[in-house]
Amino acid sequence: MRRHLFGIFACAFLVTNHAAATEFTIKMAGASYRPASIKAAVGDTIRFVNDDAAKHNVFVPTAGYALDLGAQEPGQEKVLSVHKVGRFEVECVIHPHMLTVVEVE
Ligand SMILES: [Cu+2]
Repeated sequence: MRRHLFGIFACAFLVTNHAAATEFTIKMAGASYRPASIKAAVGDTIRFVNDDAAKHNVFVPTAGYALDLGAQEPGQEKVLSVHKVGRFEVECVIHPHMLTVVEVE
């Protein structure tokens, strides 16, 4: 299963534990993504931190970037690195109003 997911997402993202050029932090707090947008560069990483008492779910519906990291428990962090210039939206399946926009230059 894990190998299958990496195969699908390899061109736009890497799920990583390694630091890269710039690391952005997007918090899930008050059932919102904070900040609501960032501008990143290819190779940068984005750390999603669940600061809420509820589960969240990093979910990218944008064509060419589609990604679903699954449930993210309170206190849990997930880190992505971006490898494709463009713009994508990050939503949460559990809270459909949650949105942050990532521009990759
Ligand atoms: Cu959520």
